[in-house]
Amino acid sequence: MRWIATISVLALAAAMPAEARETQALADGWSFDFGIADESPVQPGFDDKGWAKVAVPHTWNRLGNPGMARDATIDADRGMGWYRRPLCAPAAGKRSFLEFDAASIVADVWLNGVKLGRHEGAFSRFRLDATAAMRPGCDNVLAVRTDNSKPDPGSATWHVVPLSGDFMMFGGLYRPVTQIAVDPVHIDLMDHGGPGVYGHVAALDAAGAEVVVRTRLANDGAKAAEARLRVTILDADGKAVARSDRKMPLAADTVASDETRLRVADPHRWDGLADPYLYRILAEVRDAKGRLIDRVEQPLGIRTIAIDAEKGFFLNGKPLKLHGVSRHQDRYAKGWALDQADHEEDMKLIRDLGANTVRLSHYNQATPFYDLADSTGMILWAELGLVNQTAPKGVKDTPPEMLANAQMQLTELIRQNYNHPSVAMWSIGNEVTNWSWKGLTPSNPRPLMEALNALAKREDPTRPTTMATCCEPLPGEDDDRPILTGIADTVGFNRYIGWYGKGYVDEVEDLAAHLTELHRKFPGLPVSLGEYGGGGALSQHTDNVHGGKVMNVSRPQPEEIESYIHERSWAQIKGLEWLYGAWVWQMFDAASEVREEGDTTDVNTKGLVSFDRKVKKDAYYFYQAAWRTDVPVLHLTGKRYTDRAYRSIDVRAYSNQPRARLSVNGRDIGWTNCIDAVCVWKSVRLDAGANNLVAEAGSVRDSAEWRYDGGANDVHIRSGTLTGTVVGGVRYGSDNYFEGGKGAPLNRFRREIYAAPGSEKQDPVLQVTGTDAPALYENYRSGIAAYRVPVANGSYRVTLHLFEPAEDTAGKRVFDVAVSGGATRRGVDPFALGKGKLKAATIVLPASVSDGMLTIDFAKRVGEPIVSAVDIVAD
Ligand code: GCB
Repeated sequence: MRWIATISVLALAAAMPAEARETQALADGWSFDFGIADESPVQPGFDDKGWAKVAVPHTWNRLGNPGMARDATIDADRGMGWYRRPLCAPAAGKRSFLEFDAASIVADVWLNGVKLGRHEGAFSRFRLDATAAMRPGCDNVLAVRTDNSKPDPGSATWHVVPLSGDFMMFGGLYRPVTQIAVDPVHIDLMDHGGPGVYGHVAALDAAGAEVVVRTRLANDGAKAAEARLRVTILDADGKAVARSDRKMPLAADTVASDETRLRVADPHRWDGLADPYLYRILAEVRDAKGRLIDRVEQPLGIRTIAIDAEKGFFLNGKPLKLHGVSRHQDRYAKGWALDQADHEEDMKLIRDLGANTVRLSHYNQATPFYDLADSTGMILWAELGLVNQTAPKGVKDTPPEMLANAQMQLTELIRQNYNHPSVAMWSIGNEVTNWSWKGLTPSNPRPLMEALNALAKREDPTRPTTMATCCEPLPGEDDDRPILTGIADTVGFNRYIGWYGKGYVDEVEDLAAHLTELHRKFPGLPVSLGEYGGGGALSQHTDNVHGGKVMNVSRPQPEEIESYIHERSWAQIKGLEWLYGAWVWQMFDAASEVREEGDTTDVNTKGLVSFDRKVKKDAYYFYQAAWRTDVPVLHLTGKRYTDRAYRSIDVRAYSNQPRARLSVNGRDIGWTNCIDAVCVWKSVRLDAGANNLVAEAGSVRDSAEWRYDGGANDVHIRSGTLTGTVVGGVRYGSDNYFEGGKGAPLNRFRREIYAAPGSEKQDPVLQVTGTDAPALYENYRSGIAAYRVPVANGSYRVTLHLFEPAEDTAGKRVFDVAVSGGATRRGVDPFALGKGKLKAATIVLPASVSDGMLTIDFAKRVGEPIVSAVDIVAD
């Protein structure tokens, strides 16, 4: 191992000019062990032969998998992960720094048993000065303890933000570690993980840009020195377009700051996706003899950003409606330990989607991703990792330690990313509120949020601040939850209307009105939609999104619900001129210990793309159709729902073309208009067996392969629910063809999110008796007006399955049922029919159809008509 380290240092030394800053990636050669409570591994003589050999980036955790249970390989352990590695000293006379791009959550670092320091916070770069503890040669041992314990009282993480959140805090050295050797006089390495060189555009017109560059120079030596600082602005071809040279006298053991104003003539703007033109700032330090001793290069984008409460977002003076996604930094089987290819794949998927903005939820992400945003032209919402709680458990208000930690992490976020032109705003937190209603001690979040906002403005007066809120009193509600909206320069409202509401997707239609009310409530405040969306499982499907209650933190979560929420949300928000941006929650499925939903475990299913990045859900294509104008888009939805429950179905496609044409097994179904990117062919009749669907629009085609294996003319409907079932060999589709009423499950499963798994609340389980097919009596549609089912003409027998779910006596629910062809049953009383509450009953009616539509009409007399399953069987 020592040999490996020596070789790589030598290789590096040969590759770099001897006098400049030398960097060496400490990727290999690490030993790892989990769970050692004492500090014995810090001793150089400690025997780590039995430890695992790992490469960094690394996390021991693995969480989030497809399937209804945790995989055997899942490691959700939180606690202390230890890393050890030999290290070679740099050449004599150099200072030695260790740079950690991130270590989760609290990291302690020792070299040769000497403590170099501690860092508290999972998401930011930090550096430690290792010079004093370093021995010449390669006889050095680096030991790092990373602790991702839950923030319980007494743990090292108790005050480290974020204290909670709907995402897994993976542990370890999950971003690169680098050894830096540098002259005692150098560009400051100890500025909160920042580059030490900071540029911004102070004035800009067509003729020129005034760029202010601040450089921090450190002299760690014992003697005064005179440094020569050269700052150059290079254009995209590497040509110098502005330059300044200064002499800087540096006293021993000091850091001095220089500010230079440079003029770039005829500036080429960084103009988002349209033209992400990048300059670079090059800061070079020379000693008195003119030898280059340090250099740092940083991106520079010349652009202006403005946000107006009524007119929205402006880039370079032109309106740009921000539409995009939120991204978490994890992925299947890798957790947070991503590599460059992972970041590139994510950015490509986002770019191909047609988004022009990404919210880096809910924390500072890796530099390669910011770099990709700069070079792609993606506008970023960068965010401090502060979620929900503003005080630790059991503590009343934000304690000073937590305030200091949040301030430190915010400073790191801003200094480390100051130079990225892609960053448009700093978010100071997500869904921060008085979480007393989640069982936490009530605390007043205002002082913390005000302090953070003031800090962000001091650190960077050039960018607006924002924050995402969820849980303040809504218009019409009046309680004592504090209003934080208005503390930051702008606000993002996180709204899941149609998903976390009363349980029905139809509520999504309230989104625009709700946002408009909020906009009116906060005049002068630029408003965005910080999050919106719904969950979608790849293997769970429904025939009709209105059929039943949405299982928002549970199972199943048919993919079509997620698609529908996005279709309807976008249709409403796209025309709101004042809404400066909207971010889909979320681009990728992501790991969260508080989730058991859809067809996954420990995964939040609201991604447009699966956790492993392999599957683009239908909702992904919806946004392609809605957002992309540069390429024709056409996507037939429901490709994963191959085995269809119904023969007569609405076929849907997403397209940016005005109309599209469909054929089934070569049979022309015709053209349909695509409205708000959605094209629907109503009541398409499938063939028995295999169906090859082909859609065409403009120059694009798409196809799907479905089967229909049900009876030629029979229809079996499971009422009041989004999922079908099979009973006695008969396939029931989810509720469909209905008019009126609401679907509901007999047993409500309630789950507290943000609570520990296993803390779900299940009401006493009810079961309908008097049947050998209980699956037909697990849901019901109450208040139903009619079923209108497309069928072939002919004679049918209609069987309705029903039961009384709520009333304790007969006579409380009475209705009439009439079917096509004239048969009517009057005075249906489920209680009386079943002889009690929760007792199965059926009624059978003959029907005849001559116009292709079998109707079942329900007329109420007392209470609401109800039905839990329907059989339509041809005679
Ligand atoms: C939110 C949170 C986000 C969650 C999301 C959800 O409002 O900001 O962290 O993951 O909702 O899926 O519930």
